Amino acid sequence: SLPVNDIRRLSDLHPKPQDINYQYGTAGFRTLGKVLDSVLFRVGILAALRSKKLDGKTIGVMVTASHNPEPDNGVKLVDPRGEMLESSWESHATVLANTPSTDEFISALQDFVKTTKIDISKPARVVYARDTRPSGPALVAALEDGLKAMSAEGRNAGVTTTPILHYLVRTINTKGSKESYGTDTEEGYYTKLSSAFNKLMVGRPPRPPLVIDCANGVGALAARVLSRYLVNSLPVELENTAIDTPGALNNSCGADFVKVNQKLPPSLTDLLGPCQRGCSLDGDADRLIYFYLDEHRQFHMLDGDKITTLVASFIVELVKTVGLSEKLKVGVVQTAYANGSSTKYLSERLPVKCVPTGVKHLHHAAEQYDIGVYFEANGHGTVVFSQPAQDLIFSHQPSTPTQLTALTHLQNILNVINQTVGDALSDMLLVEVVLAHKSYGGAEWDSLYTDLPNRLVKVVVPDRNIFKTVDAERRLVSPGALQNKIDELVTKYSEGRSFVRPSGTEDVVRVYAEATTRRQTDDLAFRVAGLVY
Ligand code: 16G
Ligand code: ZN
Repeated sequence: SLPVNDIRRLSDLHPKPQDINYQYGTAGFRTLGKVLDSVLFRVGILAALRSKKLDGKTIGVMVTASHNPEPDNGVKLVDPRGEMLESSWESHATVLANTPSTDEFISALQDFVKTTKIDISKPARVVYARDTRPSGPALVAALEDGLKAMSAEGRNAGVTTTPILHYLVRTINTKGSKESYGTDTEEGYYTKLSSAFNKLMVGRPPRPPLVIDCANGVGALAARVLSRYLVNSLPVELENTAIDTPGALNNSCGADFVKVNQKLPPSLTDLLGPCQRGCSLDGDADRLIYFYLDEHRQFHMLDGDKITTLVASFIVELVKTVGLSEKLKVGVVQTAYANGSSTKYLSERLPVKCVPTGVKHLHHAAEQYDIGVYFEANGHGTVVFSQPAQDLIFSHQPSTPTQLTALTHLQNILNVINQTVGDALSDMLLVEVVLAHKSYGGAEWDSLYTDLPNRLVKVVVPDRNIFKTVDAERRLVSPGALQNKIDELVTKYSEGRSFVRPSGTEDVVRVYAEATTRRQTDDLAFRVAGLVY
């Protein structure tokens, strides 16, 4: 049975604040770092229970608030294959985080163990990490108390990126099996990605240096280490690496800043030359946005949709050259936020599916293809290969030298990609491979299709929970007549499209609009926001 005495003693050190209601949302628990102590303690216990439930498989815990401001923090659990926590456990997490007292917490745990049929005698293993936020160390200590209360075996992966933590979970759990995913260390991660990348770059002409905006976060540490493995293949310039400067994290820099403001971080204005390309990571290095300046020093953004297009087209080409088009179907997954032009371009070439916002939805849908490419417009995404697809790629016998070359490329691409979750550094290497192989600069890449102007606005409403969507969040069914009014407005704009959805991470409603001109787009967004308000 549960070690009730240990739990009680340690739980009393991490009391739940009375007035706060926590929610395990799209990105785990996320709020101000200073109110998360009890949550981390309880997540430690929950992670141990999840591990026991899965027969001692290692569970991951990541302490981060990604692109959010520095005072925020958060925590999410990672399941054994490196994917997001199974959704049925999200609500258990919410219930356990909100029980008011230690006694109530313990009885909720006892209920949970019983109804979920968890065998407490099984081992529990948890690997955990945090980003660079100042609130991180204390939160990790609270998590460790939770693990201690359950006598779980903990492995501290230190300060690292979210995708590296996902990689570690997957490699630990597949160690020595035929599904082995690499060596279960950070060095194993860097070696796996970079050696595949370096092979793909052999014989390619030298590239102009890539400027990497590290958002003053943990990506700076990882990018620095990675760059040492790339000395002969990819010159990089690391910017916004001030991880110890208070207030600097994600402040006027990083992938979210660039995507939302559609402009260069001010800190890069004097650094980026004409026709030079750069990219921005977010605060935990799982999102990536590219950009370049044209010859007139005009800024152009290359977001998740542009990455999807570039990567999916390249993989399709390789598969075709190898002669496996019939056996390896490549498909794309997007959300409603994908630019209409990207959806049009892709749909003319590939199967494209639209799903609700949130990585788990995209990831799951992508797994339905042999090779699934998914990116959110905000730059989070990756490529997933089904097990049969991987087996085929590594066992297929090509019949011509051209096929052999393409197959080897495909094999190396598989190893550059972090299939567990969106990974800014892995995605960056992937983009660089395609650019090098196609001899593309930013402009050539950008020219595949032209983005429709788009606008995202937040509306603060008394109760966002009355907003209910269907059709992958593209249509509202509540409140009442709102969707009809939106539909009516949209018809007045050439190529107009607009939708409204409640945020899963903030207490606001988001309005998205696109149309053929900037002015029309802003007008549409403004008028739809007016309807919502
Ligand atoms: C979270 C999601 C991200 C999504 C965003 C939308 C994960 C790991 N992250 O950050 O994919 O784009 O939420 O936020 O799923 P919103 O619901 O506030 O618009
Ligand atoms: Zn992130």
